[in-house]
Amino acid sequence: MDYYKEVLFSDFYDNRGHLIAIESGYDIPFDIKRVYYITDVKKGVSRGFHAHRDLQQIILCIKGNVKLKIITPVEEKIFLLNDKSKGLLLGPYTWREIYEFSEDAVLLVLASQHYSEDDYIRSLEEYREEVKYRC
Ligand code: T46
Repeated sequence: MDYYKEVLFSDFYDNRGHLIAIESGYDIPFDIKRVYYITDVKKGVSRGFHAHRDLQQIILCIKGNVKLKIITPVEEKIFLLNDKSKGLLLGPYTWREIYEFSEDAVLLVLASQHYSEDDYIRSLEEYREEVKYRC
């Protein structure tokens, strides 16, 4: 499975505005079990700093912009999320750090599993150890 992948969704734009559709199975490779969104992040605040063992997620900045850094066993990369029709699919064992939220940023997340704290690796040191034998 990919550690990450950019995914473009259909944007039905007309004189009434944007309508962006996302369908499980067609646009994203998993059934959506959970949806959450992050808003009103104060200036200078960062979030994330963890990886998941099984979870797949699509992360979309549907308003404003934010930076997202990933670390995988093979590379490190920084994305600027600022396009409401472009999502970032993050697979298992992808470390993420989310920062530089614009004041108006709204981050929408579609997840393949229900919330489980056991699925989180919240220490980078532990992540680097675990990927040695898992990936
Ligand atoms: C991720 C980034 C983008 C729940 O109870 N249910 C949930 O579905 C989630 C996501 C969180 N929580 C609780 C757990 C914590 O007590 O909400 C609190 C804040 O969660 P966390 O510190 O993990 O938030 P972020 O913004 O650092 O990370 C979240 C997701 O956890 C993570 O999977 O990829 O957003």
